[in-house]
Amino acid sequence: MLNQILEKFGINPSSHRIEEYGSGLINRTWKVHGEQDYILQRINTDVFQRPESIVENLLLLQKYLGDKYPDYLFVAPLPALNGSPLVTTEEGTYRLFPFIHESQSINEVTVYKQAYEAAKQFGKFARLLKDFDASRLKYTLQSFHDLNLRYEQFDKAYDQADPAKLQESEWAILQLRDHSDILVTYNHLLSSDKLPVRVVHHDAKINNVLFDEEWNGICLIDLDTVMPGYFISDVGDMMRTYLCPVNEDEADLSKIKIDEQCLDAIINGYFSEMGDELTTSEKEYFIYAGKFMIYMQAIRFLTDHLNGDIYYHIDYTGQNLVRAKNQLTLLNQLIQLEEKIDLLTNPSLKK
Ligand code: ADP
Ligand code: GN1
Ligand code: MG
Repeated sequence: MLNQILEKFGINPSSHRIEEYGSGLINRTWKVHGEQDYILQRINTDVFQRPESIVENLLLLQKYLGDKYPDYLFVAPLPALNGSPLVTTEEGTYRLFPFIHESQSINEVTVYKQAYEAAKQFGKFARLLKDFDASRLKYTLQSFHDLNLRYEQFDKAYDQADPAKLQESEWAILQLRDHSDILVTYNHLLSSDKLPVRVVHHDAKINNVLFDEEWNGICLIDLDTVMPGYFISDVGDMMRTYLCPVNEDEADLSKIKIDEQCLDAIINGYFSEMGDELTTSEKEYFIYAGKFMIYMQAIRFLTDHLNGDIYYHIDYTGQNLVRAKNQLTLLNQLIQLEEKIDLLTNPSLKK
């Protein structure tokens, strides 16, 4: 079946080997080994209902970046034999990328350089696109990082959930309600127009950065959710996935500890590119970004658990509840750290 897809991209399957790859929760990914290696992906069209809008966005960005910064590595999908980067069969919608040579990705940060370099890559992306008119981009997912919508979806799932699920989720539900000040701040930010609209990646997880063998950042990948948005989405996802030595799947909550030096690495890496571009408000809400994204991810995991695991890929029953508790533990740690840090004495965050 995958062989037929490869043929449509002009690749001879008999001289290539296909291996399942990556740890994404939405799409399915394979590495295609051959004289040249590729990444083959099946887009989850239940989630991305208009994959053409992803293609349109990527073409616009590829043209803009190619014209202005020809040395920037922008990983775009390859055209199939019919010229389109999307191949649709009865099995689904597929695309193919060149495998970036001698690159690697990670699911947790183990050395500070990884956090610095990844934050720098996201900062560079934001800086190079600072003059690109974000309104030219399609919304590949409507209201994707709208915290109000996510909270409403949680409320609805709560109203419809079976009582046993509500009982086992009690701690997480109470925590979500307890931290609703994060939603209040979000609404304040929006209504006061404090944050400029930028081109935002919207999935700045650590495994969406490719590194070389010395942990220098090579490029960003997973560009499906690049759309207009706010900096809190990307900076927040960096904190969510770089600050702690274990990832969102860790069930042993005692292992969830924030490494302060890693926060410095994120700040230094991101500011090395965006330090002169961020507005005073953006700097002021830098730590808030982490709370915003961790909170939203906890809401999304818990909502999916209450809904019966219809969105995120799971390996075992109850995994989305584990993920929600994990994220809420991380949130509490970040809040404790925030209380400790006097932002005004942190030189990187001075207005
Ligand atoms: P998902 O949306 O499922 O997270 P990604 O596009 O992030 O899918 O791909 C999954 C994994 O595949 C990445 O974490 C990375 O390890 C690898 N990968 C993706 N694209 C490339 C590429 N062009 N070159 C090398 N590795 C890649
Ligand atoms: C999903 O596809 P993947 O695994 O990179 C999700 C992100 C979440 C993330 C949590 C389209 O990303 O928003 O932050 O899982 N993507 C979508 O791990 O919902
Ligand atoms: Mg990914």
